[in-house]
Amino acid sequence: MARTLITNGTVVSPTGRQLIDVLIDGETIAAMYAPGQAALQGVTAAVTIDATGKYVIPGGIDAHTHMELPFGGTNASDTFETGTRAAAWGGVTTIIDFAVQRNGENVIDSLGVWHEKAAGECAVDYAFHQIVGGVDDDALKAMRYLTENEGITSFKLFMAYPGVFYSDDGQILKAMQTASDIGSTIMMHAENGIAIDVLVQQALARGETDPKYHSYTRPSLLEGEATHRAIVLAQVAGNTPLYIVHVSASDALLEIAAARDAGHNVFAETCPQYLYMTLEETLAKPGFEGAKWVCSPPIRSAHDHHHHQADLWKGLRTNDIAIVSTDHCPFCMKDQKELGLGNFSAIPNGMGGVEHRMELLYQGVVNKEITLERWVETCCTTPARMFGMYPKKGIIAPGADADIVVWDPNTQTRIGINDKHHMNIDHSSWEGYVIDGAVDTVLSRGTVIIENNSYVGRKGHGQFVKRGLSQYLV
Ligand code: DUC
Ligand code: ZN
Ligand code: ZN
Repeated sequence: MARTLITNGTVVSPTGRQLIDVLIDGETIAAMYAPGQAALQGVTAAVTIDATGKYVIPGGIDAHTHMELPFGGTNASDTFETGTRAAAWGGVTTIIDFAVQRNGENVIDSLGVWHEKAAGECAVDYAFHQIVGGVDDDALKAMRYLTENEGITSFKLFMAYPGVFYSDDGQILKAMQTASDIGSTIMMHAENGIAIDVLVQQALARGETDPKYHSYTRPSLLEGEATHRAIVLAQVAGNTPLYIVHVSASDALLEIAAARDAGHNVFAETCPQYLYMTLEETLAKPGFEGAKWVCSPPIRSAHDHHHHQADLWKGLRTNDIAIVSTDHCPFCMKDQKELGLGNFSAIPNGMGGVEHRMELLYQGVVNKEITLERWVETCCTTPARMFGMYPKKGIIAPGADADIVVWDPNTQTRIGINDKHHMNIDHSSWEGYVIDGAVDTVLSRGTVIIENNSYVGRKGHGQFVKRGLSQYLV
């Protein structure tokens, strides 16, 4: 493969920014040169990308997606093909999707199903976490096997969704003990699903069926309670690495911050919808429109007992929130969200966002919520380190995969169904958002896949990435 030189750009890493030229040879970064040095040293390249006035950043890593997830009586509407193409449009060069084992299924077989879904389909690289929806002796053995042999080193458990993915405290403790033993990470969906189901039945009995009741029946207190319980169980199991997924509420963040202050192996992510959206502007829209934003945990009210959004941005600055992922789990309104017409609890849970995370978080830089370096850290570098892919992924450095985004800060991105929208969904949850800055050029392992506002990649280019253990543990 030919050599590519990216010139005159500002390379951004978690620790700073610098004018520097990047030489790519084949699939990896070969060298980096101070301005003018590449020419002085007679470096030649078949392709030169001029990044004058632009940022050159590591490809984004979305550590939480659900392509083709069978859920809520239907399947998430992005396939690995359409979803990873949309990821490319969004400056994301690696996704970590969730293989799914349900109660009664074999974990290793379920991973095989996920490999079959993804193989030969992806535009960008992909890795897997494993959902364990039925913790039993076989599943515990499989956790060890997957960690030691298959590059699957993180396991998602659910304290929500009784009868679907739910684990009780005993099952959680056993899985955590196993994870503690092998060094793998437990990812937790922390909402008290047993209590939520009671509130849902009571609301429906009162005739409260609109989408907004999805949020009212999942109060933030029950996210805080479950987060606390998960942290305690992880301590009892032996300081198990615990990663709380999709934190939506201050109640949960307070528990995470306290655990981190106590020195425990507790980490957290949030998602753009919790950083930007409120119940009032989304789920509470008249009629059924609010269904577009039904996801779990729910989008929180602006008038709650906490200022969730401000607290989440603060948590992102203080590193109590380490990562922003999307929980990309899209469903169309037609035939999918519509399953819940007249009954909010039957609306498939999830929204699409894999294409917009880098954009939305860059707006956080412009809005002075986070620094440019923190943007790169939280969207690119930390996901690689948290999930055992660094320094192959997540950094611009010699030897790393040439996953690179050239970012143009001097333009804007209009998100919407008739503007920028490449996910396989019949609406955009981010309709009308106008972002400062835009994805300009995207390279995946040295191959340009987005340029001049066109997708020039191909399905099957993306490869499976075997991961190691979290790199945040001593
Ligand atoms: N939450 C969602 O909104 N969708 C998929 C699964 C989840 O936990
Ligand atoms: Zn979840
Ligand atoms: Zn999820």
